[in-house]
Amino acid sequence: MSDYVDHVLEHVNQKNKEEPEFCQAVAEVLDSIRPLLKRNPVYEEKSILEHLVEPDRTIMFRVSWFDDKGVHRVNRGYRVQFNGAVGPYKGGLRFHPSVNLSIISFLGFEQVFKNALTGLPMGGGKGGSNFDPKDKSDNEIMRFCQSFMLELQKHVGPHMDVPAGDIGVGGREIGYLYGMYKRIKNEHVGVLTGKGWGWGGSLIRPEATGYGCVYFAEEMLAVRKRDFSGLTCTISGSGNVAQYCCEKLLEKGAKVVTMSDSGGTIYDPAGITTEKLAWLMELKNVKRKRISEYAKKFAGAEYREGKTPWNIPCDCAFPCATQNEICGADAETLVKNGCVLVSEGANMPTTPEGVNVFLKNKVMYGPGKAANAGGVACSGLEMSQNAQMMYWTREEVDRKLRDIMKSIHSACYETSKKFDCPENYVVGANIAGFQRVADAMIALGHI
Ligand code: NDP
Ligand code: 2IT
Repeated sequence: MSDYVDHVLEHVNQKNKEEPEFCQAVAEVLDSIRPLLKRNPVYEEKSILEHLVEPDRTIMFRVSWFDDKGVHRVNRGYRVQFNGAVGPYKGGLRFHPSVNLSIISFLGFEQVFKNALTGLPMGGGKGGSNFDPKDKSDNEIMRFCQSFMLELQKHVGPHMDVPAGDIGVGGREIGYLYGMYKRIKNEHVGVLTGKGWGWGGSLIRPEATGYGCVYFAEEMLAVRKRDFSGLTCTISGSGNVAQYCCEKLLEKGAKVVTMSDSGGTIYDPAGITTEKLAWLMELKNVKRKRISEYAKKFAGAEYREGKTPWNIPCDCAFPCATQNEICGADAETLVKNGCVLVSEGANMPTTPEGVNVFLKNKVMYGPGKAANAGGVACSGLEMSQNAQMMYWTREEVDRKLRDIMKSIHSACYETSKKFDCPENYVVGANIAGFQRVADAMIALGHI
């Protein structure tokens, strides 16, 4: 049976030579579902893996826009509709200069299993552009978003494909994208999630990924009869996911000592307090400035230029920035310094070498597709509210989010036990997610 996985992986690597991140994500999933494939030969008999590694479709397009100097600029746009077996395609849009087909394909592939784990009827997709929103004026962002949607609207719809935010795409960008969609279609429908409160958005959606990542960590701790009080935590990133991860950790009684951006890390040994976090959120979300300012503002905090947080001692680490930000050596350092839990707010932030280090050392390790599923789960709740023409209260959405994260944890944990590797959440998440998608594909004739 392992021959089957090896054979498919060989083809994937051969066919997608230019897409290392995509090949990495596929290898991680396929490797860890070997025990299931052994028990259920039907997946090989029906060539499910070959179907699963090929996106339903990939759309690439030119995005043409004017900058403030009147210069006509061009970027490349993407939407990969990866797998629609369990529901309409669902997944974020990323605007970052590093975006290419490999990045969008790996994110789309991960999204398929993540969405399946939520238990909600959502297929997986991802999109974005190599557009760099940094240092662009508000008007430039608006013109770019409008041009992006001019093409994207042909391929999305509330029952077809429902994009949302990701790196570089937050409430402001979703507003401009949604405004353009509405103008073209003359329809006020749930075609995007992450919309603003008051024009179709859901309460708690901005918080959901960060909160969910902490809820998942809390469940992992509970298995070992522990909680957050008194634990020291490091967080990477200082964007949407990192901010609300920090907020929830503080609420749970943990001490957070780092946050970062692509320029470097701030280390605050006294701990980031609620007041300091509020200041940081204003700095990042309103003034759109760099995290280095934090160390100038708060005495005792230091800025480590060009450094990640992973050599700062902690009990728990929350990578919330980007893919492959924890390498094998970082993981070794974390373990050596006493880290016992890693909950991934970002998508695929740990390299395969790093993951092996965590698993070997029995670190409570929550892979992104399980630990950060709270964001897309809450997007699913936003779609439900839109379909009902209703708003739910903050408490109601948060309770549903909490329940979904609990049930994702329990699906992963129970599956890991069933396959004789208790607390291996990589095996648990990949097998539980795969089974739901693969069984739906079979029922639908693999489409
Ligand atoms: P934001 O754009 O709000 O924030 C991204 C943060 O990560 C910023 O601090 C950014 O720093 C940093 N970052 C981005 N790229 C790099 C890089 N190459 N190296 C170092 N730091 C980097 O994005 P989000 O918070 O929404 O997303 C963060 C992660 O969470 C991503 O992996 C995303 O895919 C994942 N995620 C997001 C969800 C959501 O609902 N938003 C849901 C599930 C997962 P800088 O400002 O310097 O670029
Ligand atoms: O990676 C992710 O799950 C997201 N960026 C959120 C996707 C969504 O549709 O809310």
